[in-house]
Parts: sequence; structure tokens; C-alpha cells
Amino acid sequence: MKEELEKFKQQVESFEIKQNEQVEIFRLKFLSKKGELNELFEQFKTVPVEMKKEMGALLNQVKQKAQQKWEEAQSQFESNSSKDKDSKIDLSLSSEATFDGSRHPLSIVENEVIEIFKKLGFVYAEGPEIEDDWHNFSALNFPANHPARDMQDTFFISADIALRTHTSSVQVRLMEKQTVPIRAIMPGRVYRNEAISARANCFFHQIEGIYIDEKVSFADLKQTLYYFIQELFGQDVQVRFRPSYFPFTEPSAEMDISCLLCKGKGCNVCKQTGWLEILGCGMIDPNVLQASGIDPEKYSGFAFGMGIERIAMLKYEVKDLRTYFNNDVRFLNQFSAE
Ligand code: 2U9
Repeated sequence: MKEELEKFKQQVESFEIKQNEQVEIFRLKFLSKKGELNELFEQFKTVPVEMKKEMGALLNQVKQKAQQKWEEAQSQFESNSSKDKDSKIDLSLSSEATFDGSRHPLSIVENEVIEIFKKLGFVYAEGPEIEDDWHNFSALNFPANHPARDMQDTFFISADIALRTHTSSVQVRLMEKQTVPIRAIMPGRVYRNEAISARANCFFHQIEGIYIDEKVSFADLKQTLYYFIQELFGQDVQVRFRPSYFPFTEPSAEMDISCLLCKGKGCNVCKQTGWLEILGCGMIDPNVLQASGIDPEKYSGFAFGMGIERIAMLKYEVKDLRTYFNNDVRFLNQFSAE
């Protein structure tokens, strides 16, 4: 019996309780009714009387040892698990409120414009925001001394490299690498060296488009843009074209639409004129076609350009350009997430 008590004592001491589950395994092995300690108590009944005192004392000793080890382990894991409880997720709680993001108004307008032109067979193209002089100016028929090339209008990086001032540079790149016919639309961010105010910013977003083929006429331009405006603002909107000038188009025009608010009667938004300026357009100058390797004798084309901020301002009645870029969620959340 003495040997068995010694063995029991060693087993109790060497049993490692490293995880919560092992506390119960320890109890079952040593302390439960079917455990080893109980067996020793059964054996104790058969110990001769003269040995009972010594064996009884030893038995109580190992019992206390096992009991103590189990109790200590129990309290250690209990306090650990109560710490765990604090950090555990309570699955019975209702979930935290989540907020849907919303699309930026400029993205909404840009996507709408792209979708309309896609229906007319225009493809989407992109290009670099850092451009060389050739693609941003020279190929577009800007004379060497044109004011747009001035430092006050353009952010130059070096003598030959600048932040693009319009997305027309993308069209030039497309014309250089793609064969005619070309029907493409180019949205993107452009940069101008302007003082920031409610009506001007040092960068804004444009969408430009070109259509080049045999026999493309000003009538094609008018009908295409009229269709576009009706799709964007509704069938009732009126349009008018005013002569204008751009280095890259000849003839050039600006297109106005009847005021969306007063329907042409005259109000503060249209400055009592009944009309809102919406985009610029024209027939691509033969010099521009030539510069990109397209024969102006055989092909002609029209081009147009518009500022997305301006269209979104008219559509959503945004008064200050800066609200587009302040990242104020009270402004942004007003737009749908679709
Ligand atoms: C090529 C040839 C011609 C693009 C055009 C405009 C007229 C125009 C302005 C509208 C408001 C710029 O954002 S804005 O300030 N744009 O008026 N843009 S025609 O003409 C091109 C483009 C590429 C090769």
C-alpha cells in the first residue's frame, strides 16, 4: 500500500494541467468516485490494524495534495475564463449599425455620361495625368505662344512635362495608335493653375469625346449631342449652339441647354437668360488630324468636352465646387449608393 501511495503521489505531482479541459480530466482520474484515490481508500480497509495509523496519515496527505492541486487549477482557469468572457463576442446582442457607402456625385454623373455614349457605340479610354508637351499642346494645334501654355495656367513639372490641362491628350494618343473609324469617350482628372474658390479649383474632371470617320459632319455632332442631353436631362430640354473658338476644333461651338430650374423663363441660376452653358464642341481641326497621322482629306471628325463638376452642380444644385472634395459625409450621404 505504501508503494501505491507513493506512486499516486508522484502521478499527482507530475500531472500537467495546462488547459481548462485538463482540470476535469485530473478530477476524474484522481478524485472522482471511480478515481484512483477512492481505490486507495478501498484498499485502506484491508490494511492491518498496526499499519492503519501510518497508512491513514499518508493517505490523507496524498488526498490533500491532490485536492489542493485540483482546487488551485480550478481557480486559475476560472479567473482566466472570466477574463476571456469579457473579451468574447456576445452573439445574443443585436449587431452594430452599419452605414452603406454612397457613390460620389461626380462618379454618378461620369457613369451616366459614359453609359449614354456607350449606347451610341463610343468606347472608353484612359491616359496618363502627367503629359508631355506634344500630347497636351502641340498635337492639338496650340501655337507656341498660346496663353494656356503659360505657367499661370499649367502646372509644369519640367520644360516639356506638365500635369494634363485637358483629357484631349488621351484622344491624341488614341488617334496615334488606333485606325479610323474612332468613336471614343475619355473621362478623367485635369489640372489648371487656378486660385481655389466656390467656382474654380486647381483640378477638376472632364469628359471628352471624339468621332472620326469618313464624311462626319457638323450635323452628326449636333444630333449626337442633342440625343446625349435628352438622355441626361429629359426629353423636354432645349439646346442651342453658339459660335466659339478652341485651337483644336474648327468650326467650334458652345452648347447651351434650357435652364433646368425655370425651363427657360429666367431665374437666378441662369442669370435671367433662360440658358445654361453645358459643353464645348466642334469639328476636329485638320491640323490635329494630320499631326496624329490621320488624312484630313479623307477623314473628318467631331469632338466635344464638358466639365463633370459643372454638370453635377446643375443636376444636384451644388453651390460650391469645394463641397465635392471636403469629404463631408453629410454631403456625400445624400447621394445614392447604386
Ligand atoms: C482632339 C481634338 C479635339 C475636345 C473639346 C471642348 C471643345 C471644350 C471644355 C468644356 C468645359 C473644357 O471642361 S472644360 O473646361 N471643352 O469646350 N473640348 S472640343 O476637343 C478635342 C479633343 C481631342 C484630338
